[in-house]
Amino acid sequence: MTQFEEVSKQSSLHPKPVGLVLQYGTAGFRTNAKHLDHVMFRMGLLATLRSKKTEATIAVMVTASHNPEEDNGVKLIDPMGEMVALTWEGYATQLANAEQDDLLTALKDVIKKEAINMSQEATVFVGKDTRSSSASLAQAVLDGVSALGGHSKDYGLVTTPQLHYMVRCQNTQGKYGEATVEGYYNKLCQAFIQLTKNASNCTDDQKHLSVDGANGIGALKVREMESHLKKELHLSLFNDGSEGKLNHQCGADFVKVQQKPPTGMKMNPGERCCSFDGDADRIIYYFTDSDGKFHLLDGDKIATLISTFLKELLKQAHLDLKIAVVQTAYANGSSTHYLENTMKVIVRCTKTGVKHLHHAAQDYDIGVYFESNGHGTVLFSGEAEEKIQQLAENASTDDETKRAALLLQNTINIINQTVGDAISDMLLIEAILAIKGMTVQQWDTIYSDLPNRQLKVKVSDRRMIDTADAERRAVSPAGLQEAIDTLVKKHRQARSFVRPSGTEDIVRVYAEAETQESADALAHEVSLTVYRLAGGVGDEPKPLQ
Ligand code: 16G
Ligand code: MG
Repeated sequence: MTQFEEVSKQSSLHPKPVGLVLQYGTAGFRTNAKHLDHVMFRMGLLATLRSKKTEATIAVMVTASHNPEEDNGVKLIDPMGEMVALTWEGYATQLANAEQDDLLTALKDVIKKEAINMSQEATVFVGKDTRSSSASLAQAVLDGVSALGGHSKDYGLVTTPQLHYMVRCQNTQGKYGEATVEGYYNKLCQAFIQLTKNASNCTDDQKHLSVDGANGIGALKVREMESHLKKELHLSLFNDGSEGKLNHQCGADFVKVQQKPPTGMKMNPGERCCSFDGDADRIIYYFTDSDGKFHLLDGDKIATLISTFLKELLKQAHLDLKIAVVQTAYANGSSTHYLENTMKVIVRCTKTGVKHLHHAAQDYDIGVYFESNGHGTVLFSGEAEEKIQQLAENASTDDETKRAALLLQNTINIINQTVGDAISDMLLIEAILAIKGMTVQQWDTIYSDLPNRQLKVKVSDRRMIDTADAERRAVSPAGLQEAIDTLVKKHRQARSFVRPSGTEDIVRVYAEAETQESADALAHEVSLTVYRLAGGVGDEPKPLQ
C-alpha cells in the first residue's frame, strides 16, 4: 500500500462531519470535543509533514486550556518549542476543513507548496491534558502520525509548557536539558534550590504557598514535582481534580476575569495564593487582606517583579544588556506607567496572543513578556546567556558581581523560555520573593492597579470589527472609535478598547478608569456602542449592578 492509500484508509476511521468549518485560532483549534476527532487525525498528518520539512521533532498538544471540560483543542509546537509558524496555521485550517474526499488533495497541496521530501524521517511528540476526551483525541493524533509513516512519542499527561520544553530539549541535543518530565523537574528545582539557598531573609512562614490547580493537569504535575523541592517550598494544593470540575469556578482565567478567589480554596488573611489555568501555561497570584478585601497580582505585576529583579542583578553584575517588557493593550495603565517612568525600561505593546509577545521579546537581550491574564516568560538572547555565563565562571570576578552573575545564571535555568509556564513562573516568583525578603503585600504595593472591567458583546459577525495599533484602536465599523473616544473623555484616567476574540464568537470590551464605578460605567457604555454599531444580537447589554 502506498503512503497515501494508507492515509485514505485510516482517515475513513476519523471521518469529518460534512460542512463543519473550524479555524486554527490564536491558540490552535478549540471547540466542543465531539467535533474534533478528524481534526486530531489530520493534525497528526500535518505535524508529520512539518517534521519532515524542518528535519526536526515537532509536537502536538491536546488541550483546550481554560475552556470548560466539554471542550478540547489542539496546538502544534515548532522545533525550538515555539508556536507553529504562521503559514502552517493556514495549512492546518485547510486540512481540518477539507471534506473527506478532498483530504488527499489538500495534503498533496501542502507537500507541493513546501516541497517536502517524503522519504525524510519524521518524529512527533504528543501530550494531553486531563479532560475525559483527551485520551481518544490524542490517539487520533498518533493514528495520523503513523498513517504517514512518522515516529511518535506519547508523553501522556503533561502540561502544555512541559511539552514545549521537551521539543526544545530534543532538538538541541540535550543542551537545553533532558527531554523527560523528570529532567524538567530536576533542572527547574535545582535552579530554585540554588537561587534560594542564601535567602536568609526568608522565614518558614514565607515559604508557604497555596496553589489552585484548576482541577487540571497542573495539579497533578505540582504533586509530582513536590518531592524535588525538599523543604525549600511548602505547597498546599487545592482543586487538585479529586472532586471539582476542570476550570469550573476556579483557575487563573476565572480569578482574573471575576476578580475574586476560586471556590474550593482555603484562604487565610494575608496568605499568598496562586491559580494555574487548565493546561498550566498561566499563573495569577492573589491574597485577601485582614478586611477581607481581595488583591489580585496579575501578569502585569508579575512582569514588574521579574523585570525589577533582573534589572537590579544586571546593575550589580555591571552588565550592559538591553531589557524590555512586552505587554498587550490589556496591561493595566498603572503598570505601563510604572515600568516606563519609574523603572525606566523599554515597554512594547503587541496584539493579544502569545506568539506576538514572544516574537517581540526576541528583539532584546532580555525580553520579559506577560499578558495580564498571567501568560508569560522571559527570553534571553544567546549573547546575553554567554556574557552571564562568562562572568559567573571568571575567577577574577569580584564577589558582588559574581553573586549577581550566579543568580542570573540560575534564573536562566529556572525559566522555561519556550512559552509561559505556570510551574516555572511560580518557582521564579517564589525565589525572587525569598531573595528579596519581600511579602506578597509589599509586592502588591509596587503600584496600584487602575480599576478595570472586561465585558463580552455578542454580535452577528465579529469580523466586522477591525483594529490597528496593537488592538488599541478600532478602524471599523465606521464611527466606533470616535464614539469610544467621546465616552472615554467623560471619565478620569480612562482608557477603553474593543477587539474581536480569537477564541470565542464574541467581541471583548476593556475599560479602565479612576474608580471601579467609572470603569464599570465606561465598559457598559462602550458595550452598548459595539452592540449598536456592530450588529449586536440578543438583548442590549445591561448596566453592571
Ligand atoms: C489564547 C492565547 C492567549 C490569549 C487568549 C486571548 C496562546 C497560547 N493563548 O488563550 O495568549 O490571551 O487566547 O483570547 O496563544 P481571546 O482572543 O478570546 O481574548
Ligand atoms: Mg492555557
